[in-house]
Amino acid sequence: RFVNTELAERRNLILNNPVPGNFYPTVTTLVSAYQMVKAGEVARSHRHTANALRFVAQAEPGMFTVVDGKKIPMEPSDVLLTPNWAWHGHANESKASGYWIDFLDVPLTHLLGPMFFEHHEEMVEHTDIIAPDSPARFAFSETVRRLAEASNITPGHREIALGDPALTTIALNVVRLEKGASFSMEPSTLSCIYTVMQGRAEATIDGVTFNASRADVIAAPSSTSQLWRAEEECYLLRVSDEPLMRFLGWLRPIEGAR
Ligand code: GTQ
Ligand code: FE2
Repeated sequence: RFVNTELAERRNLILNNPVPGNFYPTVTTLVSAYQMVKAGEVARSHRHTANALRFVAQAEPGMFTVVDGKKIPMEPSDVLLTPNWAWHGHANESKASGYWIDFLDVPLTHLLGPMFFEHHEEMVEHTDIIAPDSPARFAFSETVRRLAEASNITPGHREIALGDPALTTIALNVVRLEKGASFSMEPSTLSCIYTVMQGRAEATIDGVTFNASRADVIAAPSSTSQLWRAEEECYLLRVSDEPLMRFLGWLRPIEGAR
């Protein structure tokens, strides 16, 4: 409440990885942040070359992200895309604060140099178009339905992709684990960030175990081993730089990592 949206472009809490010498990224190519827009507030429209997506943690009807002139409803556990150079602002027409987790490829954009940014001439793009079926929205109900129809990869473990890929540099995968089931990722060159969409799980990253519940963020930098075990039925969102690493020919296992 001390930082309003007139003072700050976005009211976000950046999840910078506290390794020595790191001042911004969550993992090498990606940053994540919690963002809040209070009831009646707007976060003004802008566009930038960095690709972004959001996972909605808490929102009531009337919470919208406005992408390229359309109001997209933000419902709990939805995933919303704002690709490179798409106009976007957030308008909270509900009576409660809206909270979500942003994921962006800003560290990559900074490293390579092509960071461009513009404000929209309007505060938030004015529009009466509400687009719940926008290709920029992955409604949680649809994600749950698709997973119910998917087949098991291993007992109790199903997985789908959102988008193909979701963004030029970012792949999104949703993993569903039944209670007691687990899944693992071998150490590789991928940079990953996870959040729990629903349920509770135990994440073991390079041998260190964390309890994770809804809307917690777990960073799994490149070369880490990743093991997830469900304490109850759970849905995990994995955000990774897989399309980028594949394009560059650099997606490979890392042998001998922990
Ligand atoms: O909501 O547009 O966490 O531009 C960082 C940069 C969110 C946003 C962030 C952004 C946004
Ligand atoms: Fe933005």
